Amino acid sequence: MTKRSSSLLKPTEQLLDKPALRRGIANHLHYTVGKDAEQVTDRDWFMALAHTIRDRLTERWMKTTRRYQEKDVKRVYYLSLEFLIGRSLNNSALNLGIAENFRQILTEFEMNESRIADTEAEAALGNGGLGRLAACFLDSLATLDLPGEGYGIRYEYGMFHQHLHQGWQREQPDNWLRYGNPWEFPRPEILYPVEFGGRVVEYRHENGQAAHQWTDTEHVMAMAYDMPIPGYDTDTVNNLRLWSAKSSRDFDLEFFNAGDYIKAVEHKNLSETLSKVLYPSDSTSLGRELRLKQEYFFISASLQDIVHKHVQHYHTIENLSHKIAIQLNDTHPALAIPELMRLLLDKFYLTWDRAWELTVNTFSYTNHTLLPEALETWPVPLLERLLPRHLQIIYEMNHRFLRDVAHRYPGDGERLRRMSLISEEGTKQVRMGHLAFVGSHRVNGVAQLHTQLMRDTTFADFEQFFPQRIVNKTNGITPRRWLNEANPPLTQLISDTLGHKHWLKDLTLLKQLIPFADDAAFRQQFRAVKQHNKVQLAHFVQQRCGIILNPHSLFDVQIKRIHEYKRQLLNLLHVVTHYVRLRDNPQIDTVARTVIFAGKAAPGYAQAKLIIKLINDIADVVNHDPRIGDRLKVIFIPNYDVSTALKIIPAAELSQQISTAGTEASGTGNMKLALNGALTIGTLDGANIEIREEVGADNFFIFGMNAEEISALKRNAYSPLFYYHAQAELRMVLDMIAGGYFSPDAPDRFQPLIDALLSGGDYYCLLADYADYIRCQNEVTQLYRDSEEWTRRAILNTANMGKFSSDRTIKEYAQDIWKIGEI
Ligand code: 26W
Repeated sequence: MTKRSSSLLKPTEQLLDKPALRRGIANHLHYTVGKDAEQVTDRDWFMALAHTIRDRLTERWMKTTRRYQEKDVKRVYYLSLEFLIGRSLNNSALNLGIAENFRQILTEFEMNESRIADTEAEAALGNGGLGRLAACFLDSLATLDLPGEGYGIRYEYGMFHQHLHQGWQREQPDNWLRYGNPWEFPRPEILYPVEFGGRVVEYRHENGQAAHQWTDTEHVMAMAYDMPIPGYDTDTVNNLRLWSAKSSRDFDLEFFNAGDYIKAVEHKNLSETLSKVLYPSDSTSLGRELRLKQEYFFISASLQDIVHKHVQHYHTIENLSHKIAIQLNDTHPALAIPELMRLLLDKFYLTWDRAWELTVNTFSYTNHTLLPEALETWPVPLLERLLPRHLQIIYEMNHRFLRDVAHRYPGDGERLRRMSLISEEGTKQVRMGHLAFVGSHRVNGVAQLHTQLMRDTTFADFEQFFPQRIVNKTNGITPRRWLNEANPPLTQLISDTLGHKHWLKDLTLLKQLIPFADDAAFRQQFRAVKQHNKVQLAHFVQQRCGIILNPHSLFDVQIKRIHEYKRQLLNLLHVVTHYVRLRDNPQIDTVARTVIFAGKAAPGYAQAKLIIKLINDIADVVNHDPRIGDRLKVIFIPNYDVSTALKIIPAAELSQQISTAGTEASGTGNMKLALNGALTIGTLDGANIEIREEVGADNFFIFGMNAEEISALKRNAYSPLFYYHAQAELRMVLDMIAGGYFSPDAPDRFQPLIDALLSGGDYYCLLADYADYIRCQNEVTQLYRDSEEWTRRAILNTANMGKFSSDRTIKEYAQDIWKIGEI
């Protein structure tokens, strides 16, 4: 376009004052939604508000892109199969600083703000911790003005919706795009072919060297959708690019001409399944073909895009690792390593050594779990069929790597077997963790203990061979989402008390609250905020579940995916213990408790689904026992998602973080709850250890064995039956569950859970930790009676959580791993 015509195309400036916003909303109701003022619904209002924000984001987004280009900055690309963004309306309005103006405008029109906000479908493109971490990181990158872009998949169906049917989990598809997604910009012109299958031909390149061509492949097209990611209190707006699968041929002409219309569209349907649905499992790698195709589809499109943009700008590939860094969010995108090698070898004709140097210097890999069943492996025959050239490259990587290992440790065949990228037991499998490790210059864990366990266990051989490669980057959460948006009254109280709002950008400033813990008037205000939030949650629970909560009871919360290692069942053992004590001693002097659970189970995870049923069966008995009254209530809030978390977390007083020591890599819910003034009852696991260090041991309820004690216990033939026989109360509780006390309609229902504990070896050591957990819960009860002391400790939690801002985490990645700087 000529200079003259492009200046003619200058858009109107999109201002943030009330008249401009009002005009924006009116125009969008009219021209975007296409409705008369009389007909507009809450959803129409949502659409108009979203588009009004989007206009403002677009301008800043383009400026940000231009700024990065002019300054020729090094960029980071965050590759993740999951981005658990949640809703965007409120968050974007807050980050842009127009939330208050919106509120006033909606009041003028007598519109109900929260009803409008509730019409927005969540972008639930993730399972849990790993996906939400990616979303927090995007917020921090933009807020810190760092040139970081996310790449992911635009799943047509996100995380399933959870319903309860007689206490059992039922899954329903999440058709989140049904009413359109106002935040996305489809980019039909940004389209890349992704190849599968075929065969590899060796030939001699004109430079005289042997070269490889992957041919006779099937194609699927990847089309880009962009989503603007606004920083808080800055004009920076970064990009999240999500890929959608499109058929490469709308109609297969051959079939079409032969008159088979259905066959002709079949290929279209098949190829478009690749971005159809998020795999709803966050703990087991199933080794499914469709999942492998999804992973390759995603990284192939992302790398083509990254390399294309790079070469277009620099006209060379030689400076790739100086200008870009790529972070792999777990091994799910780890095929990017052989894929970049393939591009450098087969398209740019670099030598192996040069290609390898560029690749390793570009990539870094984050490990999020050490649970063996969650570590990805792919069968060699599957790779051979779908990605034959990649398999060749992986074999060559392995050959060279093992040659180096053998050189360093001559004669140590056992070590070679352990370190190989290929496991040889049964069907050969590619070990994606080993692949990601060898192909990255930095590998990180997500909390200190987790990183140490990586060094000592899963990656011990690798730590020896590549010292310094493993580093720690303790997770964080964004205070914009998890305080500013989640908890407006606490945000207000903090800002009023400190006299500024800088703390939302430098969370360590919360330490200025420490002296106020000893100020009775402040404690009173802090308690009033918590009380207000508890009442709000009680309203919500009454609406969603029809159950009335006592807002003066202790709100005891465990919200996270349902998994045996997270030990929701241990929580239940305490609930039943407490129930029996109350039942049998009506005059016992105790504090009222409401035990709140929420979380989804992977659809194929039978034990986890049974735990949900047990929670609900116990709730049924306890909540209807007249001898208990409202001294104890148990509640399972269905369909836990980001929006539900925003409602529960500000109201929580006790945060349960009770995984078996050594199993929870970090946890991030633990951070959200403590930041909002909940006291933690927790094991020495994941980031709990660092939270306790920061908030002070006196302000944290710790119990149970530490990771070393657990591993010693297992080494020494742990016997759960010993604990069962030694502890009468424990025995009674387990017998009640096993004997059908909570399931008179099906007395054997929970036998599989009991078997896992008593005859299955109690892998997660619930019985070993039971007694200390009960002791610790009694301490909680005692302290809750002293509401001044409880509040003092709650304030000290909030005040000392500054370390856990994802801004700190991202700064560490930027400095130590990506080598990118502020601009
Ligand atoms: C291939 C199946 C699969 C899918 C996802 C296996 C494993 C995963 C994730 C690694 C599970 C996950 O979300 N891990 C969590 O990551 C959080 C962010 O680092 C941590 O805080 C949690 O402790 C960890 O469980």
